[in-house]
Amino acid sequence: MIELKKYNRKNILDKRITVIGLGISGKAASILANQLGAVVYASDSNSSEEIITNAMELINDHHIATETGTHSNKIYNSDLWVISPGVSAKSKIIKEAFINNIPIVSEIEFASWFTKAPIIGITGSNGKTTTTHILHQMFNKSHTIGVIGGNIGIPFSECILKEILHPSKDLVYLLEISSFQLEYIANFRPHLSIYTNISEDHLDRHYTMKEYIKMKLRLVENCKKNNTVIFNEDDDTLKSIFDDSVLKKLTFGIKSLNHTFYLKDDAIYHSSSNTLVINIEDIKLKGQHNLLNFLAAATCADQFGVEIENIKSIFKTFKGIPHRIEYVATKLEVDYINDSKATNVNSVIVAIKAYNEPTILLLGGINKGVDFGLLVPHIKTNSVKTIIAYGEASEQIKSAIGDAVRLFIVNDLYSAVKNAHSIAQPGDIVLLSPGCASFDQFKNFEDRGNFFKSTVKALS
Ligand code: UMA
Ligand code: ADP
Repeated sequence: MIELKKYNRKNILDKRITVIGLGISGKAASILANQLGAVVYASDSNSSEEIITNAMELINDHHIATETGTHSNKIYNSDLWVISPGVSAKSKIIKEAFINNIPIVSEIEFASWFTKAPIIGITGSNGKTTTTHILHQMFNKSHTIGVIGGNIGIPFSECILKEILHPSKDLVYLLEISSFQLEYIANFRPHLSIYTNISEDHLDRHYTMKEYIKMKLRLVENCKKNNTVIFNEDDDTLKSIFDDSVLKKLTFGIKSLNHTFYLKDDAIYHSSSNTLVINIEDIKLKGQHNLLNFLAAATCADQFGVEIENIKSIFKTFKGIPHRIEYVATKLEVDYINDSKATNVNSVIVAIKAYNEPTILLLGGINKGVDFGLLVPHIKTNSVKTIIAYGEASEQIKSAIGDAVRLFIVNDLYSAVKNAHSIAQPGDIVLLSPGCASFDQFKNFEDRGNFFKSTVKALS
């Protein structure tokens, strides 16, 4: 059993820390450890342009020793490894750490050692980013300073470095947390955890739903009775998991009235004195899934004392974030929608349900191990008239969908848009909701969504 020592701002001085991975998490963890006086060695087996740029920044601006394109023996001269979320627990390098008796922590665990501010952890299969942004806006209407970070694209280490350099009272961290980030936590303990929902995702990394759910539950593993979990009670998996939990439980959902905020007669009420918060028609961002995201965020904000008036104002003004069911343009009376962040089947189902118009659905990329066959009943009961499949997963999509709907395969997203444009009829929707990761043809989902938007805008 490898003993893990938890460092603090004092005893980390001169400790040898190896950071594995030089993406944004590894870069931020290296700078944080270096700032705290540790002796840092940052190593990435890759030598892409991005990784080399990050390594150069660490060397030139922070005098941190780095290596790229390899993991040399130098990484073993270490008291602790901090690993990036993209490094899987099943990778060769992790096995090497065990053989060499080196303790490992994830970047999120490492960063958490250097703050006393409360942490709100937001996880789930879908809706994490949207819920985190809504919550952030609600907090920014109160006296507490909500600092956003984590899987959302701002490493927690970067937030902590800012706190160290510019200390501030009344901070609360609003961290979007992925299953990857939880693989190597030890003490990480959010004051409050939010679970949006659970559905098939990341099975290419975790292999089974059991393992994926187990990883998601690590968010509350260190929590005590005084910690709170807010979960979606309409989600059967979450309900059965948390029904017996000893944590302080709060729920949200739209299927029953027993929640802090509840839905009745097309309006949202707060359970204390049954106060009307807002009529559904006055909520700016539409969709049942977004209503659930609002309810999750509102339940949390309410716990932290954000006033109902301030919560209400965010319900009214929050416009949504790019790449999530985002309207792009209308061409020849056809609306084009960018839902590039839909990287699993459940988010595609949500997108299909959002439209009554005949829909041409663009699906494709790299399958994360999910079963596209789960789409079939929703394709049948909703308005999908054609699927255009592209990229690495296209053949898998074709065999899973079968003859449920007209489907054809093209090479890439560009051809998918061009084909959709040529077959769409006035009144149709062309929906990019790929249900896959983007890495076969794009840098990330933003790159894919931006490419889609510019291709659509260039259509005649
Ligand atoms: N590597 C090694 N040795 C190995 C294996 C990997 O050196 O044996 C290197 C890789 O070459 C790579 C690095 O380790 O350069 C791993 O980087 P990373 O993939 O962790 O990327 P970061 O840039 O640090 O971004 C990570 C998250 N990425 C992943 O989880 C894959 C980002 O989430 C997150 O925003 C960021 O930290 C800040 O916390 C992205 C993501 O796709 C957006 N998340 C998944 C999702 O949302 O579905 C979970
Ligand atoms: P995450 O950060 O969990 O990936 P996002 O808010 O970025 O979640 O949304 C990702 C995808 O999931 C988008 O396609 C979006 O439309 C869809 N989505 C957002 N909220 C929900 C929800 N509560 N349930 C199901 N799908 C959702």
